[in-house]
Amino acid sequence: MKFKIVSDSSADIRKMQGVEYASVPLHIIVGEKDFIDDENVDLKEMQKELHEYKGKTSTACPGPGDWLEAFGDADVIFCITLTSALSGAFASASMAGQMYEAEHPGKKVYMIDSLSTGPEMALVIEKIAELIQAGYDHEEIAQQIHTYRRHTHLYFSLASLDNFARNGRVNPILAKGVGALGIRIIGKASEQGTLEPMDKARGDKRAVKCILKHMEKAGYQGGKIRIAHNRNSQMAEDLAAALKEKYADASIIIYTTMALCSYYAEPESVLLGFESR
Ligand code: X90
Repeated sequence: MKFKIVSDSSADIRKMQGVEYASVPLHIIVGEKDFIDDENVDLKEMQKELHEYKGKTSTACPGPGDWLEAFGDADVIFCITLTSALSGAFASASMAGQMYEAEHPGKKVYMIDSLSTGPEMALVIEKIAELIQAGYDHEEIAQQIHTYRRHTHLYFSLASLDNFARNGRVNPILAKGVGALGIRIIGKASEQGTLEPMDKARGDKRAVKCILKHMEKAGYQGGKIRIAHNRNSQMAEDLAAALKEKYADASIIIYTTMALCSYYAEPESVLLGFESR
């Protein structure tokens, strides 16, 4: 039986080893230009355009046809999308899933609304891959993932909320003042899949301390950590070092955001996914 994991590009994963995987790109639209979030996207160019362009910019999720193409001919698909509270990705993927199952009797598409994005999605995807490789059957995998997701979280430090506010995805009042004088907004993906502010911090050093404090409050005890950053390897490394100091055995991987997360988590932002007990 052929298993496949399909996610959208907000998970910041282009390729995986040892399992079938496809990333379906979102689009970042800057005036006439359409930046497609796949391996060919020029992030430097996108950032430059975003900086220079004075008009309205936006993003667009994949359509059902894009998802169907990614499903290929797999027998069992685990399809995970970014939060349905902020994007139409889950709705369009669900539509594709229903079409796929109707066209191919016996095949199965498991739909997962991550209610999150970025490195929390990455943790769930890694777990699905582990379970596939361990040889579990698909119903067992779905069950285990359901449980696992109660123990994963997304925290972040954002250097700006402008693109969120301009696209009507957070209240503009919240966006005011973030970024000025190094003010970071520290927050998390809420249980409803929305952006939930928790704190403000001035400067990255304080932001690191603040994130640690909130992680421990949420029950962090040394589980896996994935850190994605947009042009802020310094803070990502400081965060990893602070965590390593207390949790020497924690598995931590740092990487850079792809196009979609780079658009919303604007330069100098850091996203962190972690497992709690
Ligand atoms: O056009 C679309 O359908 C895409 C809309 C995406 C909106 C959210 C993207 C978030 C990217 C930013 C920081 C984390 C916030 C998490 C809130 C759940 C990452």
